[in-house]
Amino acid sequence: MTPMLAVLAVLASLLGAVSCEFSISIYAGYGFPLPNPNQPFKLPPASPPKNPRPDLKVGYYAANKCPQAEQIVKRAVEEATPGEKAGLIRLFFHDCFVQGCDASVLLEGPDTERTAFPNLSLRGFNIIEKAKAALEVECKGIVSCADIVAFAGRDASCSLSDGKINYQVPAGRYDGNVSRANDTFLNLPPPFGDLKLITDMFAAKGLDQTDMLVLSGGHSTGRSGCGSFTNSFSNRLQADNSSRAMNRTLADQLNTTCTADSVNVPLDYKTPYALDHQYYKNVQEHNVLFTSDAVLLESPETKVLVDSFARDPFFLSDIIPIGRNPWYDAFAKAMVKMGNWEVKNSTVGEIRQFCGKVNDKKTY
Ligand code: HEM
Ligand SMILES: *[C@@H]1O[C@H](CO)[C@@H](O)[C@H](O)[C@H]1NC(C)=O
Ligand SMILES: *[C@@H]1O[C@H](CO)[C@@H](O)[C@H](O)[C@H]1NC(C)=O
Ligand SMILES: *[C@@H]1O[C@H](CO)[C@@H](O)[C@H](O)[C@H]1NC(C)=O
Ligand SMILES: *[C@@H]1O[C@H](CO)[C@@H](O)[C@H](O)[C@H]1NC(C)=O
Ligand SMILES: *[C@@H]1O[C@H](CO)[C@@H](O)[C@H](O)[C@H]1NC(C)=O
Ligand SMILES: *[C@@H]1O[C@H](CO)[C@@H](O)[C@H](O)[C@H]1NC(C)=O
Ligand SMILES: CC(=O)N[C@H]1CO[C@H](CO)[C@@H](O)[C@@H]1O
Repeated sequence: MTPMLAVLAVLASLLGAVSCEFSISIYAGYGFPLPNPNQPFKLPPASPPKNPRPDLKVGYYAANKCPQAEQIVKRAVEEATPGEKAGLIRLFFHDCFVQGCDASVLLEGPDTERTAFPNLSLRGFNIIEKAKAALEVECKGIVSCADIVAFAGRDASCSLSDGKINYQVPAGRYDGNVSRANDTFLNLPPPFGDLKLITDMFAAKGLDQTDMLVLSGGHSTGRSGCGSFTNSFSNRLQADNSSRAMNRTLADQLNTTCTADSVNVPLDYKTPYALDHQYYKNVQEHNVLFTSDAVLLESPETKVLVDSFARDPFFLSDIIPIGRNPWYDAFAKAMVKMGNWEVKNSTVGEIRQFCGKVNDKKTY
């Protein structure tokens, strides 16, 4: 283990114990109306994972009647646009944080997660459907939508990072049949969240502060609607003397670009398509869109991590890098960890026929 990794490992263990029971009064979901706007509410206390050691296995489908499963998903992801690939990484996060990693995010219908405000910009659904259709032809009824989302998140990460992020995905998840719009705003951290709020909301999913910071690096690719950082909870473009203020140069640019909430801008102004460690340099320079990104500088523990992930590898010559920024492997590990959250087995889940609908019990 290199000294830097050793420091990270120690930090990670120190950060492991986070108190999880908390209540907040300001959070109304970003744009999603609170059922009772004037009433503070308690978030559910962090539940221990319902299935703390989920029975997921690397190579699950190779051993279970569909050896070509991961290859089929990979092919579908290869055909996606860079933007859809970013969408697939986010889809996995939104799936796991609401009802566990059970493809609940894919269910269509009134008042499902997809209809909630945070869905408005989710993308990549078509890629999942395409993979599912191909899988149903080749191995009917075998591969869960939850596993497709997990594989696709990996494949998209691999592709956007030029192969730097690649990992094996333990599989064997079953699909859930519950999807409620109002679950999203209780479970998904809002972009105006401060360090305590986002740390607590990740802790409620079995992820520690280091995991949170590592996964936030997903914001090195993809886009955001202007409305996500210029709203009544926080307008990041306004003059702001605080240390979490957006870099004035970027804020002035966005002030010109953001003519409507629906205008999309890149999350990473420097390398918008690459999934890379540029995000941490952006955090250092205050060139990040959300409060939840900016606050990563606000504690000594998180700042040390930001600084180490921001560092470029040492170059032997202009083209030969020595070593590797630790973020890439940390991201892979954290994605696997996030993918364990409240996974369902055959007792409490099913293998959906179409990813957008729960099975009709009579015909399937
Ligand atoms: C720390 C808590 C987080 C907050 C508050 C947050 C918030 C957001 C918001 C507001 C957007 C833009 C939505 C829009 O307006 O279109 C976004 C986009 C995105 N987020 Fe996060 N996010 C968080 C964590 C994560 C994690 C854990 C991942 C995955 C590892 C992730 C991956 C992405 C990606 C890839 C996009 C771009 C999606 C696209 O281009 O379609 N985020 N996030
Ligand atoms: C959430 O939505 C479900 C149905 O969509 C409803 O039964 C439940 O009462 C709602 N919960 C809250 C707290 O509004
Ligand atoms: C920011 O700082 C400037 C100059 O120090 C001061 O005039 C201004 O009132 C401050 N604004 C806020 C919102 O604190
Ligand atoms: C841009 O700046 C002007 C002047 O400060 C302000 O009135 C306007 O609301 C800003 N636009 C956005 C999108 O923040
Ligand atoms: C603002 O961003 C530029 C790079 O675009 C950087 O050089 C500068 O240090 C940043 N300013 C602050 C206050 O972080
Ligand atoms: C599924 O998980 C539940 C809860 O952990 C457990 O009671 C049940 O026996 C498991 N079923 C199978 C088929 O493993
Ligand atoms: C959802 O799944 C559970 C467990 O398999 C089952 O008891 C329940 O009836 C299902 N609900 C719907 C609406 O299909
Ligand atoms: C991607 C997606 O499913 N978007 C949906 C989000 O919710 C709105 C409002 O219900 C739908 O119109 C969108 O299709």
